[in-house]
Amino acid sequence: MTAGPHIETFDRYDYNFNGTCVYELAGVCVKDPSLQQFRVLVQIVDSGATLVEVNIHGSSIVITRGIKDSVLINGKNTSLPFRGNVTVRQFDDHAEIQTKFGVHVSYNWNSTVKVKVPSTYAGAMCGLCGNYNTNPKDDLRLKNGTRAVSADELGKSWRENDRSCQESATCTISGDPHYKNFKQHYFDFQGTCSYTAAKLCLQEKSHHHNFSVVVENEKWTMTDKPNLAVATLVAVEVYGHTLILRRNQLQSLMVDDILTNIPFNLNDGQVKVFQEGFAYAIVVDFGLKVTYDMIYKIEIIIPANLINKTCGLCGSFYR
Ligand SMILES: [Ca+2]
Repeated sequence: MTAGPHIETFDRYDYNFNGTCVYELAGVCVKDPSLQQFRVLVQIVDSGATLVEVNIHGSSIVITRGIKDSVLINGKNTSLPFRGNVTVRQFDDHAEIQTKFGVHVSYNWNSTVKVKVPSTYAGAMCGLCGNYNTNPKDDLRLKNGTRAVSADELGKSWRENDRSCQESATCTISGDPHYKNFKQHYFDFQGTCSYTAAKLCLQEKSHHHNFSVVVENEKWTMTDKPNLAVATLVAVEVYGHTLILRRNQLQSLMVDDILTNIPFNLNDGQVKVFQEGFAYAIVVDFGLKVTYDMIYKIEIIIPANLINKTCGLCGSFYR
């Protein structure tokens, strides 16, 4: 019943779950009039549950990561404690939603969700937490009741399709230079030196592979506009190596100060460098991708689990 990268079902089956969406953690799947229907949804990212929502009596109650003194009830900010058809209370280290028929849903405002249901719901449950029939071996089932072959298939089945699932974010740097950051906001930045476009924020270093993307600008000499600058170099630091693509230096890159041909492959595919259309791409196995057209345009793509965890000109999101 703990959501996050790790789930333990009602019947105590353990599995790892890596999602970046909203999923049905637990819900009632039989039409028994003696059982009050309800659903528990979680938004999961790499580091655990970031939001928990309980749907009951046609209402929605949402507890959000880091927000301890209030919840959203049908979209409205409501301070705690709250008493109505359900009770929502805050404790030292978690908030708890309790129904009149004995369901408890707690969230520690950070990563862990716990769902407790009374034994009247035995065998009536479904979702990522399983069916609650005391058999741990039959818990991973799709919405249609068939056995899931993997946690990925299970996740797709219980994903809330009307909710957005962000897969990646892109930051674009183009000549002049104009920026479109990971949040898709535009700004201009015309310094003529090197600067960090994106790197893993310090606070995240224990949870993720460290990386940085440094871009160097140079005055554009083809026109007489004095303020124009273009990106002339992009350096990616990852896995203890530095890879540099330099403007107009076609078919080659610097790897730790050694000129190397493209395509290039580091550590059995941990990092790959290859031509993609008119650009060169540096692709890292945890989902980072940097492309440079070798003239003026650089794109930096980060995977969903790094969104809000990067610092630099592409976005300093850490709160
Ligand atoms: Ca079971």
